[in-house]
Parts: sequence; structure tokens; C-alpha cells
Amino acid sequence: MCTCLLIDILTMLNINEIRNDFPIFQREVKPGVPLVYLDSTATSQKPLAVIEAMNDFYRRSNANIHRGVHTLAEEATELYEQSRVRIARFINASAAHQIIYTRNTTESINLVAYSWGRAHLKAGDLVILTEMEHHSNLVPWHILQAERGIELEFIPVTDDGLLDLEAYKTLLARSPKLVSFAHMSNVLGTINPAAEIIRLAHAAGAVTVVDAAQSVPHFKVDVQALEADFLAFSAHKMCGPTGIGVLYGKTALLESMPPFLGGGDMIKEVKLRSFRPNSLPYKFEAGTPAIAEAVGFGAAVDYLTSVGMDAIAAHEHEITEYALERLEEVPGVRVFGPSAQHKGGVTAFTLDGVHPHDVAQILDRDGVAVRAGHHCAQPLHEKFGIPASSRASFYLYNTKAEIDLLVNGIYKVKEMFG
Ligand code: 7TS
Repeated sequence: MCTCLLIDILTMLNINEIRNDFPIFQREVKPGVPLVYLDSTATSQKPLAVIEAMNDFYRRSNANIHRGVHTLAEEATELYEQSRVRIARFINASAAHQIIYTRNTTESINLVAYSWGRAHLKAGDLVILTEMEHHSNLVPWHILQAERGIELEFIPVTDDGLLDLEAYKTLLARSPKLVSFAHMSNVLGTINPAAEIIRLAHAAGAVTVVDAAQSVPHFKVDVQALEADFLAFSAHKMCGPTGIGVLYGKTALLESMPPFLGGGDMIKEVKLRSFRPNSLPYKFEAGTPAIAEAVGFGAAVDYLTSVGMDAIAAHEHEITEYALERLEEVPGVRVFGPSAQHKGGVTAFTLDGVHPHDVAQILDRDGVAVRAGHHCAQPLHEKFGIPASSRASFYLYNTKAEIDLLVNGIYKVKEMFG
């Protein structure tokens, strides 16, 4: 990668400085081949600040939390809880106890389905999802459908990759109990009008779940402005470690829910034949949690805040606009999803006559990392009549020069396949 000064004029982000924060960009994929990482939708890279925070924790403060009065136990507990406060602030939650640590977005949605769903949904109750959901926001509801006989309906996706809100309004007339949807699609990149979807759901008497796995990492999300009932996201997609995520919930809803997993920490008192659950958020955090990961998560939130979420969103928008422009000029490339105006930094595409896996494999020879497959959104691919796609996705550290390398690589693939 060019070592010249790379400043995003629009956002004034110094991209070289940002890239220097991420040690992985110092490595070559193969000798002489730098890394062009276009797979942040799957997981983001980690800045040194996060790696060091976790390293420091293990070197200096490692102990189990909430269980000891010794210095290290108190220090570890303090660090774990400080991260919760910072994460709450990051999404503008009004209280830290609304931040439930989970393993990831998938577990957060499962927590809602198992705990809230089993307490509130019965045979015939309607749950509305969308056709663009990740499997994480489909399968938990399929399981509940099989177990409880709930009904599922789906907001259709239009040919240009937007949700059909008129069809949604028609579905709402059937008085759904729950509406659960992706804030941003991991395939089409579509940013859905979450505030409007939630407002309409509430007017129809439904509870809402926002799958924010792809939104919280990329632009400012304010749970109070959205009036979201539940909102789920993962640390590993926002410069943080794997193994930790969040379920945000409104206090009254979380209070009304039975525990999800049983064991240590989630109890106030245990007798041989009974228990009393702990207060929020501990009621939902059974067993020894991902402590070092929580510390890393807090550092990730601090890092993103220091760069600025608005600047990150503007930079990604610029890169996405450029990527769409460049990809659309390649004969045989079909790009899925809406125009850049409605889209975050995700671009799924196919190349006529070439399997997406072959595209990804050939790009990898030049160090360009894209993903190929159905990206855990099989029904959406079916809707567009394709079994798989290639997907390039962007984050704060990507550059227009990397988009050029992607497009050059696609021309190479075309040459190889005649
Ligand atoms: N929801 C959306 C919209 C996602 O993009 C993902 C992960 C998940 C939920 C699940 O997140 P997890 O952290 O629990 O795994 N998306 C992808 C992807 O597009 N490629 O790999 C993971």
C-alpha cells in the first residue's frame, strides 16, 4: 500500500494513521503481496489499543469477577463493569444494566427468542421478519415455530434491495406480537429505516428486535431515538474481540423476562429445590463471562469514539460510492442492493460465467480478501435467483486504492475465464 499521506478530504480522516493503528496491515499475505482486507462484514480487524487492553488485563489484572474481595478480583470486576458503562454510552442507553453481555448477535437474538418468546408467544401468534435476514434472525424463530406453532411472515425485498414498506403496513394489520429485522443487510448493504419500522410496529402493538450487527459498528445508533425494545450486536464486527456481544433491552421488558441460562452469577439465592434470580443485568449472565473480551470491547468502543462515528460513516459512504461506480463499469458484473444513498459499506456481486468461489480464490492470489457464498442469508440469495455471491465490504481502514486493486483483480478473473 502507498505510504503517501492519505487523507479523506471529506471527513479529514487520516487513513494512513488509522491503518497504522492496525498491526495486521503490516503483514504481507504472501511475500511481496500486501493485505487488501475487504471482509469486515464477517469480522473487522483489531487496533493495537484493543489488543493491548486485553494483553494488559491478562498480564496485570486477571481474576474472576463478582466473586472475590481480593485486589485483582475487584480490579477485574471494575474493568468488566466500566466497559458496560462505555458500551451503554456508545448506543445512548439510559442505564448500564440494559447492556446484557452475550457471546455475539446470534446469542442475543436467541436470548430474546428463548426467554421473551417462550414467555409471551403462543400458537397462532404472528412474528414479522424480513426476506433479507441473516440466518441468526431466522432460525431462532423457526425453532419457536416448530415448538409453539407461532406464525412467521416476511417483509418482502424489492428488486432494488429495499424493504417494501407498503407490504409491511398490510402485515401489521394482522396484529403481530413481534417485529424483528436487520438494521443493515450483510449482503445488500441496505440501511433499513429502523425508526419508522419500529414506530409502525409499536402503533400495531408489537415488540421490536433490531439486529444491529452491521449498523452499530458503522454509524451512530441511538437506542433511545430509535425507541428500540431490543437491539443486538457483536464486538468482533466493531474492532473488538470475538466471543462477546450485547443484547440491549428496555428495562421493563428485561425485568419481565425469565432467565435464559441457569448457573453461577445469575442467582440471588439458591436452595436445593429452588432459586431466586439476580437483578439486571446479571440475571442473564450465567457462569464466568468473557472478561478479557469485555475489557477489549470497552477499548474498541473508545477507539471508534476517538475516530468519530460520523467520520467513519462518511468515509465508508465515499468508498462505497466509488466501489459501485468502479464495479458497475465491469462488463458481466451484477451488483446487488440499492444505490449508495441507501447503503452501507457492503457490496455483493456476481460475475457472469464464473462461480463466486473462483472469483474469491483468484482475488486472494493478489492479497484481496473477499467472501464468497450465501453469507448466511440463503433465502435472500434464493430471492435473487442465485446460489451464492462474492462480497466486498469496507470499514474505516479501507481506501479507494484498494477498490482499484479489487477491480483490477476482477478483470484478471475475466481474462482467465475467457
Ligand atoms: N446479523 C447480521 C446482519 C450479520 O451480518 C451477522 C454476521 C449476524 C447477525 C451474526 O453475527 P455473529 O457475530 O453472531 O456471528 N454476519 C456475517 C457475515 O456476513 N459473514 O460472516 C458473518
